[in-house]
Amino acid sequence: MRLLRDWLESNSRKSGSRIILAADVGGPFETRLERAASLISAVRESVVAVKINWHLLLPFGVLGIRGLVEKCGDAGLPVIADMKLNDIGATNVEAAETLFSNGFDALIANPFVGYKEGMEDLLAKSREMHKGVIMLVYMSHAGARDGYGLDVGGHPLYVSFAKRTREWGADGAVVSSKSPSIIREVRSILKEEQVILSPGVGFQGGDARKALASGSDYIIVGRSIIDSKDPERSADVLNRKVKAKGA
Ligand code: NUP
Repeated sequence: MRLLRDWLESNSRKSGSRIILAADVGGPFETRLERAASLISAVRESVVAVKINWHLLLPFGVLGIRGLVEKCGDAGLPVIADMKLNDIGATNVEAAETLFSNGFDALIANPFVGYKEGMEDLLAKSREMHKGVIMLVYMSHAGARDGYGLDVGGHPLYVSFAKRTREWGADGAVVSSKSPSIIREVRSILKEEQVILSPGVGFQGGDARKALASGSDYIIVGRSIIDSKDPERSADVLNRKVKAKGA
């Protein structure tokens, strides 16, 4: 099994893209899966991975979206579950096993939960199954500072989260595209091989170029692509603004 980092990089070299599609398809439930499948068909050569959130996971469940996840796999795209896992180890492991045995390649978890009997078990299970774990280090919404920016003994909480990501050997971190200085700070803490994925581009006001120039490896984009008239074109316009990984 490939490491998530290598998989993303190889896709980026092929497609010239740095986009992880947030397949957040909303609207009528009856047509949601069909619309998600069309979206993935349209952008499959313009993105490096697909991230799946509650929009699909909640109404359909892991078994209900198996076909969609397989479609991504057939297109060579890793699939990331954006559950922001945040529970005791045993429950985290249950969620991870369910996701990973049904085609998911990585998941996003919250380092807030701590290591012993929390993230330790999840990280061990993910390694055993050769799957990826990405830590939520700094979020993109306006109130992120109220939580991730809390002062914990002279430094903000996200610095502790970045250090945990490093020490725990996770595959990478989620850091808002809207905070280039925080991306730089987190980049300086993480190991070189740990990737930074940055949401918040476009619709939430983040700038893809600035995020990537500050040390992000990939941008996570949902509505700016999904809600556009021509998702493939929107993805390609964004791709032309940035350079492929390693280019
Ligand atoms: O900090 C975060 N911000 C964020 O937007 C962490 C996330 N996981 N996300 C997710 O990224 C969000 O839930 C959505 O799935 C996607 C961004 O979508 P959009 O704002 O590009 O539509």
